[in-house]
Amino acid sequence: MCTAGKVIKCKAAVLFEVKQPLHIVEIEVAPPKAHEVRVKILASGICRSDDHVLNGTLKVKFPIIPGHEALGVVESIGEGVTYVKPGDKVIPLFLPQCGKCRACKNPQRNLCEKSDTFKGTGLMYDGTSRFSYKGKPVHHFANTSTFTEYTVVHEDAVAKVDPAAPPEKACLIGCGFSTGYGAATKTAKVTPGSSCAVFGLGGVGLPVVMGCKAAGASRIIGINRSKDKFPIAKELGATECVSPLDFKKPINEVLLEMTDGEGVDYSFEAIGRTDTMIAALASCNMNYGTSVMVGLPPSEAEMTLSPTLIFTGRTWKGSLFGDMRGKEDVPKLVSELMAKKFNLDPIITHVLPFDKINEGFELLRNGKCIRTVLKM
Ligand code: COD
Ligand code: ZN
Ligand code: ZN
Repeated sequence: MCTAGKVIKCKAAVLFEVKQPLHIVEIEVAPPKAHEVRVKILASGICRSDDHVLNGTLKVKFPIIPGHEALGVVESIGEGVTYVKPGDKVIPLFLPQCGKCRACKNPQRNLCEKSDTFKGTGLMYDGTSRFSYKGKPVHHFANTSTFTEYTVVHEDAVAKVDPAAPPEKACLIGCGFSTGYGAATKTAKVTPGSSCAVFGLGGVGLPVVMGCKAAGASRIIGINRSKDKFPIAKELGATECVSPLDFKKPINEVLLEMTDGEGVDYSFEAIGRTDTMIAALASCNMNYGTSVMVGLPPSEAEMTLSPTLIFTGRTWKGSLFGDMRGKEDVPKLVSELMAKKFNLDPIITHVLPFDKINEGFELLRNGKCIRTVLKM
């Protein structure tokens, strides 16, 4: 039965209030308006930032459908859409690429002005929602909203990918994998033979390790409090792993000793803490080292540090979505996945049916998973 142009009734995970579980309910999804695309979601990963929506760290409007790391297939298109057609496989983009704003026109940048991730209006460009529950509007999240069987996104906010892309794996390219991998390959531009330190070996830190390895780093030191992630970090390319709990002195001093007082060429913080951001900065070479912030700090966080850390020549950079430009880079990464340039199997520890979404969040909070993927 053709659903184009009609309202679709389907299951979605709605968050009605902060610090509540998600409720799977039947919602109505309106047809896409001009320049919009309705997508049937096939698989969606659970990212730490979705939990930030649930626990209130990321401020949003309620009710809302979270989820931003997914792969789906185009069900129908609105007037004027030429980039995709029904049946195309797509990855929704929480950082759209409108192609017209200042960020999009700068080939080095990716924070498109059309991104709602930091504005939090929860609405489409025209200021309305395509979702409703019991006749009342439900908000969109981060230009994507993927914890639903069907979503509507602007055509700026989808990347068309290889039709043979495996949904449960390739969905990670929509956020976690690309965020970490790009921090190494695009933001830091890790060079062959260099030394790297990766703070935090979770779902984002491990892809940083993969990016450092792909870029040809000869030394990759993983830093994590618990040692349970050390074997997988080594499998993915870490040459050594250390826990700060094993030392009395600060971890940056340990790293300086491990590198004959030089410090590493590149360091990455994938924990989201200000103390480890400063430790990562202090661990890279004082003159030519580059440190990249990947973890999202709490919104109210502030930090105090010695200006000398920067004055001597270090570079301190932030990285959003690994500096990936969605429409250009996401299809390339999917092709690289399919050509086996990297393997996502080790970081997908759990695959659950959509109905078990709250269990997936428990696994994330208990540190029991690296990445959980929901099959719709
Ligand atoms: N020292 C060393 N290791 C630590 C410390 C510490 N003080 N504290 C925690 N850790 C370890 C934990 O044991 C854990 O293994 C790891 O650090 C963190 O991993 P996870 O699995 O808990 O978290 P991730 O990897 O899924 O995500 C962490 C981020 C901070 C990267 C994530 O929350 C984040 O901020 N993402 C935002 C990045 C981004 O660009 N987002 C865009 C949209 S999502
Ligand atoms: Zn994410
Ligand atoms: Zn733009």
